[in-house]
Amino acid sequence: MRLSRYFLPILKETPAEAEIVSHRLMLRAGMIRQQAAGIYTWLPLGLRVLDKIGKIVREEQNRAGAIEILMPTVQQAALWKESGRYEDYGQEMLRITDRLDREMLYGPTAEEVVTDVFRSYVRSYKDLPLNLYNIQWKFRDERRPRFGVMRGREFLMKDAYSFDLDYERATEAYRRMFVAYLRTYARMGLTAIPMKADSGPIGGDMTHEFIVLASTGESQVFCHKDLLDLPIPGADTDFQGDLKPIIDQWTSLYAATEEMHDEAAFAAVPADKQVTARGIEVGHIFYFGTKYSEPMGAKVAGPDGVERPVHMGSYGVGVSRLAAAVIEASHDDAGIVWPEAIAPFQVGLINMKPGDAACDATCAELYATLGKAGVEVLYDDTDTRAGAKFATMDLIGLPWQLICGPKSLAEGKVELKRRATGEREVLSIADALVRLGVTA
Ligand code: P5A
Repeated sequence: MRLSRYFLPILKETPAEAEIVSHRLMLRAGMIRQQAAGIYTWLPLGLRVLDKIGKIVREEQNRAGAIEILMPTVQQAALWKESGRYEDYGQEMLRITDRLDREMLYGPTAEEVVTDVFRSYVRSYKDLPLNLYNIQWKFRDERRPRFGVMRGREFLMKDAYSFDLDYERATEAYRRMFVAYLRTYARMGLTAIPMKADSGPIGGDMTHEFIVLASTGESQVFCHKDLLDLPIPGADTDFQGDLKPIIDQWTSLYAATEEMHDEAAFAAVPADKQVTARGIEVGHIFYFGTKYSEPMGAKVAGPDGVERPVHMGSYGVGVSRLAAAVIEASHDDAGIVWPEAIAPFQVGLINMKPGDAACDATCAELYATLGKAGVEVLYDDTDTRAGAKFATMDLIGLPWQLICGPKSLAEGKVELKRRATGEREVLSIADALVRLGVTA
């Protein structure tokens, strides 16, 4: 992408309303624009990040055996009356009436809708296990939307729903999601710790929140320090196999949110291993059994022919919140430092002197070569002063900056800067390409 033809509305001023660093940086880097309290437009750079997060989430859900669908944002109140949650949900629910005066709502979650889909088609245990997920916008009329997309009113969530014949099998489904979550966050460069949590309005008694430690986090959490260094299950994890040993490893060490905190149990953790910190909830998984299937009549016949309500769990990832969480975890004074996996582009190519024949030709060639090799490049071909170009590249945080100026080009060299470390190397064009993973 040529910057001269892109839409990257960088802000020079630090927006006064933004209280935390990720919100400031997302506004300044032209990733998002607030349209109303807690409601945002995702600008091109932000959308690229959102899509990359979604892609990782999708890959890991698919790997764990979940199947993607797409449910509507607007739901019928009638379904929520069946489950008994319509009144309970209170002011957080955005209630809408259509032209025929039917009660509708903008979905804050989709347990009811997915249960309705399930009961329409599935009758037998032979069709289980089943896990259906979607990545869809949700609306919660939060009392205090704040911190940008971290706590929005409209936000993007991955929500998966598992269906099983009994508690045992539902536990296995829960474990598959648990492991998929560990992998999902690790791929984004995050350490997200599964913590004992409160199930809130979703309900159920087996539930974990996945929490990224950050001083600006909204949750108070307590955990064992060793959880920060546990190995993440590999890509070769057998999701059909026994995942209990992995789960046990994670759940045998103390980790709890404030609501579930147990002072006495925490005191048993060696003092030098006790971590008391703030955290960002980037995911939340629940097993709630027959809470929805029973009132909504979602039943399956077992091998004995007897029908029973299906056992369910639901599994949420805060997709839009993750964009902010990654920035909280990875930035410096100059701006964002994207991990490779979710960077909007891999390389920022900087032409130091547009109009200079050698600079233009070399940049055009690098841009084409990298593009052909599948490396995503943002090419700054604009006629801006060098200082501003560097500042913009640092602000938007692409992993690599490839700098072409007349001086080094006279010697056939370009400069390559690693954003994360600030390390700079003067290299031949061929070597620079190799460093970026492109071989001739
Ligand atoms: C699980 C999937 C649920 O809604 N039902 C379907 C269950 N869980 S949850 O914990 O309430 O939400 C899941 C994740 O969504 C993110 N999230 C938010 N992100 C941005 N702004 C918000 N206002 C917001 N509310 C929830 C969190 O990451 C949460 O873990």
